Amino acid sequence: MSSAPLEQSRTHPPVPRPRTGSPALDGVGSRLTEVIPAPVSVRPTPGVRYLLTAGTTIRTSDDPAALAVGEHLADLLRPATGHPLPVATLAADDTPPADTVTLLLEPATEPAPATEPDGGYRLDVTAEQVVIRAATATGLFYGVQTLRQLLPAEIESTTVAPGPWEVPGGQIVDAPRFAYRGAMLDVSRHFFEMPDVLRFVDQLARYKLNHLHLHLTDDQGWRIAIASWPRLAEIGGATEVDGGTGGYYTQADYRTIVEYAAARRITVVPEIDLPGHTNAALSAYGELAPDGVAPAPYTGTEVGFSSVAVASERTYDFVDDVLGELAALTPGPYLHIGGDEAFKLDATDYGTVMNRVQRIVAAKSKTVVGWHQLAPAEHVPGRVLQYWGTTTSDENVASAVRQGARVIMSPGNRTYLDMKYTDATTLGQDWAGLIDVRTAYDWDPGTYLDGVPAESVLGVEAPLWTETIRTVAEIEFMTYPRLVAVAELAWSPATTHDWDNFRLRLAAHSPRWTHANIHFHPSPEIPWPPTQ
Ligand code: TNX
Repeated sequence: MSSAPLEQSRTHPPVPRPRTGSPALDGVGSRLTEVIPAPVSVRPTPGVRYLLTAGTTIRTSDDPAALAVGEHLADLLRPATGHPLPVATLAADDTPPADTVTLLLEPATEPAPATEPDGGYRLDVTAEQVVIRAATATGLFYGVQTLRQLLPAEIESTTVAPGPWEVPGGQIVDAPRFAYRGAMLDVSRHFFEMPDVLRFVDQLARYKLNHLHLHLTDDQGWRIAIASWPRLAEIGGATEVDGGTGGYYTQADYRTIVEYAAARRITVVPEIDLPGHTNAALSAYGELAPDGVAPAPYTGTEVGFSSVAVASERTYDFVDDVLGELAALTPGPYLHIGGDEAFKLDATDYGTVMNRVQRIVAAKSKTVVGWHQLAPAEHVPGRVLQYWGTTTSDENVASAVRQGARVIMSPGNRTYLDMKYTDATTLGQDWAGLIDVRTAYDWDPGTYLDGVPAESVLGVEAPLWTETIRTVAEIEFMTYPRLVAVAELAWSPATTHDWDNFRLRLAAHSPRWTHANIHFHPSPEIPWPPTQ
């Protein structure tokens, strides 16, 4: 990981570590009330602790998916604890031995019933054991992410730390508010190598996000190998902003991302941006360009100047082949077809091309996702519009919603991770405004956009565009802590929304990020604890 000249210096004097929740809770107990995203309910048992030791074992229901979550938990805890933490399944009628962390698939257990959206769990900590119950392995996975946060911050260390590994006693009952909780990584403007992408997936999983949107194509680079159109990646992938060497994912690489994400309960949403944002494709295959001539590669940061040829059948062969290969590689339900900033086309031509593209997606048995400029195109069942506007009303979106479209909320002035935090932020852009933590946190996706009721909101996503972003350190600096705020909006019940409480919980998380070598923006809005 290369380091960048990030604004790591603190702009405010350190303040004492905040204590949230009941004053009766000490430093260990307060971890129960510092969980992010805020759970549905938290009931501390003051004074009770579970101590994770060299003798602790992990047991799961006799189910391969539950066992995989148990292995994941062990993988998370072994580096810092140095403990063996053996993982095994329990027979149906076995009671777990003492000193065990148990993950139980219990479809009928109240109050952790099968939840909609998927992912509810119940976590009980007593002096003898930790038990996580859920109707699905996804729920167990989220219970594990919560358990991680109940351990000391040193649990994030990649080398053995002394502990003690105390878990505060109590009960958490939890379930997600929205089904779609995501982040987008633009791998086109700057290409990111596989380890960088997998590390980004890890960051999503920590805070119970469950969709990774990959912006795979744009004017500056085509990043996924397509067997039937090889020059897309070979030529279209060889550039990036400011003239770097670019790169692309082989189909095997892409499968690796999909599998790595799936193991963390994350669905990959691939985007092929159409009909604009296509210069890289046109530079590889001039026949796709309106004038039939391949343009030069583009390494600047303007938008809206490119378009595929609307009237040419080769364009639709290309779309069919690309989306066909991508659909075959993508187990998740969504194909994102872009649709933004197609300034070269009038409304009629835009409708012509995008109506056909939407039907091609449906023919591949996938669900259309598009930026909200796609709203005026004809309704196809289930389609999803991603709102990135900076206002709280959009008649085209409201009208599409009346026809049954669902919306992913990504307001540019709230969720855009490439916006600067303050005027002093050296990375990023500011066309949608400055976004520090409070701006990212203090809104409600369920009521934000006129004519888009909470029932039509599929979820929330924070996009990271990378015109100015080149390294993992820079990704994380722009992502933390805003993505954590967005994750809470996407997961937690609206009734838990409380800026004053959130900023204290967020402050308490920074030692975790430091132990995990995650760069973050030390926002002056947050009372960070003193650095050790
Ligand atoms: C707008 S948001 C774009 C992107 C840029 C971004 C920069 C959207 C759908 N289109 O092409 O990268 O602004 O903030």
